[in-house]
Amino acid sequence: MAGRIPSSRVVAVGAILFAVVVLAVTIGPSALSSAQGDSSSWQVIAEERGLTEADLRAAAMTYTPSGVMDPYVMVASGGHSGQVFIIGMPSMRLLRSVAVFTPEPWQGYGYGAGEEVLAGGDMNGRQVRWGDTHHPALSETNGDYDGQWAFINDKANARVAVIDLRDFETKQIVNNPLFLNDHGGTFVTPNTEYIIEGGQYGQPLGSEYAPLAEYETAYRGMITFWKFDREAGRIDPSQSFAMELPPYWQDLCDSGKLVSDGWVFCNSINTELATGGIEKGNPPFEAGASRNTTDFLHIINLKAAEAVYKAGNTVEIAGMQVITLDTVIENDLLFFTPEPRSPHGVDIAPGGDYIVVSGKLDPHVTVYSFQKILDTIAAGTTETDQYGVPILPYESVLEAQVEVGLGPLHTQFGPDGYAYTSLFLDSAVARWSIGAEGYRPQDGWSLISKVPIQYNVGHIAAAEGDTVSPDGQFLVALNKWSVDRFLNTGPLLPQNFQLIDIGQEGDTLQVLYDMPFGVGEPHYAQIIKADKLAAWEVYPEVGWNPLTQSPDPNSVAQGTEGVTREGNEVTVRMTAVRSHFTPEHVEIKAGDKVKWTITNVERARDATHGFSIPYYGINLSIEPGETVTFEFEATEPGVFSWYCTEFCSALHLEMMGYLTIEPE
Ligand code: K7E
Ligand code: CUA
Repeated sequence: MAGRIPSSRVVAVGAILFAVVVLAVTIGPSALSSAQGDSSSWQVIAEERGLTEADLRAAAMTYTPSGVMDPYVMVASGGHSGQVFIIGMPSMRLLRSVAVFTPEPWQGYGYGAGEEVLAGGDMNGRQVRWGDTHHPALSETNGDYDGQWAFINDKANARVAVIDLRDFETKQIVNNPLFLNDHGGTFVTPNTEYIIEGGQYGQPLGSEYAPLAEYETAYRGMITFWKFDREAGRIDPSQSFAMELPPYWQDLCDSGKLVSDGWVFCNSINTELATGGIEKGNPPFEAGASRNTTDFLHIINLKAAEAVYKAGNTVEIAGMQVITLDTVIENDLLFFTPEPRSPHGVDIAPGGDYIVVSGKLDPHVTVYSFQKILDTIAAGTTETDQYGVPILPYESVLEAQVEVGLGPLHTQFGPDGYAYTSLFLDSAVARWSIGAEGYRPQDGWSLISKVPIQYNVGHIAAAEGDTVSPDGQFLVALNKWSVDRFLNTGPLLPQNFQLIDIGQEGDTLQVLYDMPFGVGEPHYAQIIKADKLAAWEVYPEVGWNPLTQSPDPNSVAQGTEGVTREGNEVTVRMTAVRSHFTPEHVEIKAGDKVKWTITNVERARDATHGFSIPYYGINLSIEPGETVTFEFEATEPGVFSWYCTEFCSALHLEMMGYLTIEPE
């Protein structure tokens, strides 16, 4: 769809592609061999390397010359690295990591700075310094990515983080006091009013103790709606609330949009309420939680839930306002409908009108109509689950089923009425058509084509694929296994991100590029048009505090540096500029308490300085304009040479100084 082409870069790539294909087609194989004499010609190189025409096409679509920017940016979860990764597309160049739940020295995160952010994720005062990031969510305005914020969940510890896309740094971590794990997050409502965090494995709310024998009565599920304050750029826990849910294992969620704005949809597994115990002769979880042929799609009326919360109809559990399950049922906030066994992904079509669910053990995608859901709710229902939640009859809300293949997981959307579903067991991505008005009625609800991937695909991400206006063009398969794709570097293998061309109609899907990803295990990613991002090149003013995103009153101007003492409290005020720190000597005594501020007074782009003190575990990254303050107790006397850890200039090695700590 020409109208969807996002920027001149794609046009440029398209032009190169066109040129290469035309060359390859018009010159043909005979011309390739006639060019043999010239070992520098691309035809000869291509022939010697055994590249096919499809390979050349893929190269032309992805090769990005030095200095040329990518038209798309992928924001990928980093799995149990606890981080987020930023990747340019279609070049598939890793642009940077964003430290989130795990300390990271290059960014100076958690080694003297960033501690306040990390401390937000402390759990009952306990430091938890890793996370398992699954689902990044870009902030949205009217259902479109707006390039301002990104959010991500920590499945392992039920935490949510806020990343500011002006500097791609983590600003906040909140810890969900109700639960110790999550998976249905993060997803945002169409104007980012709420960040959705659904739980996963049932447990007593508030992380209390109860024996597994009391699973049905004492264990619960939950979904939390974190209020996002755009002005402050922070989640406001005091305006956030949760809903108590039956102790099914709620899995992925998605937010309604357009016609379904104000609603939220979540899958669940283990409606069997299996509690495992293979060692006691019970069925293992994998069998016990898959006995039923269906589980429950959760249909949540968020708008009505917000009204119930605002009316004060909640109870406080561990500091969180919770709408109890009884109140949820009384106020018609939650409905169930059956969904095929062991569902995983739930994805809302661009119009908000269809809800696509994949059951891992069912070869179909199942599509529900939001209008039929509304009609069925209005008509009233009689059936409930064992907790009293109304169940909408499957047939009355079902729109279509499309047989796509084995192990369907996640679905993404294109601009042209196509949907794409990852097939874990098939190791493939299926393209199918949404056979409804506004999509592809001409094709009906049908499988169009499949492309094999290498291997075991989890999530897929399409350009702007979760918005009300997807871009198409490219899709990335985030594959769990790479097996034989890359040089062997030992038994721990990278994941494989495969870039797929979805820019043309019909049976034309082509894998363009393999990107080994040797960090954590990414799950989901979102892909935004690069021109929607407006990251700063340097901090707006010298003396900037990235935590407050404002000038720091403590920042140090050149000429005002120095070391001062009050009793045993020492204040160090320092500047950094190529290629020296001022001062270069800091002479203190054992037992001193030190507060040390450094301002990088550079205005040149990329003129970042590092700062490390051995033994004391200090390591900072001070970007142009940034001010950082850290504190430590000088418990150990000795001579500590600090230095700049970023190779900033020809005299970078000389950018050092001495901290001497005299014995008491
Ligand atoms: Cu399928 Cu956590 Cu979304 Cu992994 S999840 S793939
Ligand atoms: Cu500053 Cu190296």
